[in-house]
Amino acid sequence: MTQRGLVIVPTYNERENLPRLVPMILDQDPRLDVLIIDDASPDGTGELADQLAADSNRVHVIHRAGKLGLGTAYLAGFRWGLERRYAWLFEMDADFSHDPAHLPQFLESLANYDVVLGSRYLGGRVTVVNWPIGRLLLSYYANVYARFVTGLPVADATGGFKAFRSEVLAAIDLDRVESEGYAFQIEMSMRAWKKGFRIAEIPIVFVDRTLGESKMSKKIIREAVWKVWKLRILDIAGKL
Ligand SMILES: Nc1nc2c(ncn2[C@@H]2O[C@H](COP(=O)(O)OP(=O)(O)OP(=O)(O)O)[C@@H](O)[C@H]2O)c(=O)[nH]1
Ligand SMILES: [Mg+2]
Repeated sequence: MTQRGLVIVPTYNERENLPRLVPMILDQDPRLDVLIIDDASPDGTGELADQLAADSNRVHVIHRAGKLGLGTAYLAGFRWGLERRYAWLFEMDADFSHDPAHLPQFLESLANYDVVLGSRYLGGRVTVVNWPIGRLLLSYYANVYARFVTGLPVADATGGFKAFRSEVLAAIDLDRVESEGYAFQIEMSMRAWKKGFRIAEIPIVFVDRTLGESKMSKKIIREAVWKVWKLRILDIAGKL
C-alpha cells in the first residue's frame, strides 16, 4: 500500500478562502488528502466544507459544536488520521498564509526527518510578507524567548505550517497536550524533540491573510508566555 498524507485544516469563518484552498492542496501531490475541522463557523464554512467533501473522496470534514480552539482541533485531526493509518500528518491554516506550493518540499523532507517545520526565520532571514512591523517583532522575539526558555533548537517554533510522521504523533500522549495557540506549536515540537525525533526546518514564505478575519488574541499570547516555563519544568521533571 502506498503511503498517504493528511493535510489538516482547521476553519473558523473562512468561507472566502477554503473553496479555493482545498483544490490547490489536492493538486500538489496525489498522495495528499484534506481534513477540514470546522467549529460551526457562523459564516457557513462548514456547509462549503461538506460540498467539497461531496465532490472529492480525498476531502473529509469534522464538524464540532462550537469554537473550541486550534489546539483541540489539531488533536482531533491527528487522532482521526492515526486511526486511518496516514503516514504523514500536516498542520495548515486556511487563510493562504501557508502556500500549498510548499507541500511537496515538506514531503521531500519527510523522507529524512520525523518532524518538518515551515520556518519564517531560517538562517537569520525573515520571510514574512505584509505583516505590520509590530506583529513581526512580536513573533520574532517570541521565538527568541521560546528558544531561550525551552532550549528547543529551531528558528521558528511558533509557526503553524508543519508536518509529522505518524510515528511521532503515535509516540506522544495526545491526551496530555493542553495548549491552544502558539504554545500548542511549541509544545508539539518540544514533545517530539524530547522523544528523540529528528526535526527539520524548511524555509517558507508566510503571507498575511488578505480575506477573512484574524482570530489571534491576547489570550493566546499570554498562554504562550507562561506555558513555555511549564514546558521547561515538565522537561526537567522528565515528563515530556
Ligand atoms: N476549527 C477551528 N479553527 C480555528 C480556530 N481558531 C482559528 N482557527 C483557524 O486556524 C487557522 C489560523 O487562524 P488565524 O485566524 O489565521 O490565526 P493567525 O494565523 O494566528 O492570525 P491571522 O493570520 O492574523 O488571522 C485559520 O484557518 C483559522 O480559521 C478554532 O477555534 N477552531
Ligand atoms: Mg492566519
